Amino acid sequence: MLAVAPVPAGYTTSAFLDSLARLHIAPNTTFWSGVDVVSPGDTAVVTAFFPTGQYAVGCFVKSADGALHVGKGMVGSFDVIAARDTGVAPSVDGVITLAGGHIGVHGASLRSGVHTLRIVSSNPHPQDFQILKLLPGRSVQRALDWFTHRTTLAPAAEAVGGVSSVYSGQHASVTVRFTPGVYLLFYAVDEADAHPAFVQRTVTIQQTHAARVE
Ligand SMILES: [Cu+2]
Repeated sequence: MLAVAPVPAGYTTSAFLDSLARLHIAPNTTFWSGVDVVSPGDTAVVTAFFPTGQYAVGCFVKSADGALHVGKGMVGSFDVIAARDTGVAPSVDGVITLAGGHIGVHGASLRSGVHTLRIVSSNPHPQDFQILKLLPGRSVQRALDWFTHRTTLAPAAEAVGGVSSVYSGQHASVTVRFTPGVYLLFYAVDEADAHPAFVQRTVTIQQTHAARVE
């Protein structure tokens, strides 16, 4: 998961990247919407509003040796330069709401093809929202188990999109290519240990044009 953080006051970009790589997260660090898990060979697209400033990016995916990628130097940076804010967000095909223990899917029914979905949270804590496509014959529980222990379990799903650190009030959208199959939408409500609790729902993309939301 690519965490995006504005460079905090008192840091240069390079000093902040250095501290991230040493897993020294400054106490005044805040996080911004970023790309979540990306499957090998795939690309991921997340669109978000960014205030002007300098930003750092760090990957918080865990390696097989237990170390976070960010600690191995998987960090980067970018600058957001001033531009007139037209107030126009990308057009979206649907809206996904994260509210307490419920995920809502609103708008036209999801179908095969490339779709941009806005992710809107009303939860007090930032959430990492994920969309997985279940591999044939795999259950939701197998997919969640694999997601939690990706370095040790055989894949039960394929990551197709996600937005990291979705804050209430932030405007972020994710562009996903759907093909027929069963998709799992979820976010963790408690990542404190090896058995996180998830809020989840499935969406089935039919072979034809209709979608069934369960
Ligand atoms: Cu990484």
